[in-house]
Amino acid sequence: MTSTVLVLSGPNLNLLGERDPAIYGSATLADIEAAVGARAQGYGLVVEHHQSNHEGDLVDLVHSARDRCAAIIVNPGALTHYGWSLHDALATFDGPVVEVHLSNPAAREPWRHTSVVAPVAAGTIAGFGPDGYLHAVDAVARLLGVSG
Ligand code: CA2
Repeated sequence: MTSTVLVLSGPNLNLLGERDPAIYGSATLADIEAAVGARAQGYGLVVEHHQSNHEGDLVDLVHSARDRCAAIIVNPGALTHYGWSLHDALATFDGPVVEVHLSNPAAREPWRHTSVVAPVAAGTIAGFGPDGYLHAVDAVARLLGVSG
């Protein structure tokens, strides 16, 4: 059976490539989605991408992944730092959750230093730009026990 990986992108990530390239790089979300899909295909994984600017939508997407998706890769955007309902939803998901950030929040403003998602993630990849998503796919494949 093919395993599906849900890749969730939170608020404002739809603007990637349009602003702040010094912080977030010049790749668009579509560029990242294409690269993630190609990497996942090498492992025989299928990827489902969703971006939302609304926390409740992201919660609904996590619920819809339960019993349907094998793993979740999530960049929660600023919800990383205060999105407790997203935390609670991810805690109900049985498979591995990998948190990704383009920038390194630990090296930025103090309010970005806390992640409420990190405690329910298998691990966090931060500061490597779009490559971080590829590392996340590799991590998910390893956690699911699939090889390329
Ligand atoms: O580094 C990351 O990936 C972040 O999750 C990005 C969030 C930020 O609040 C987190 O602290 C770290 C912000 C996403 C906003 O994305 C933009 C993209 C282009 C232009 C403006 C914002």
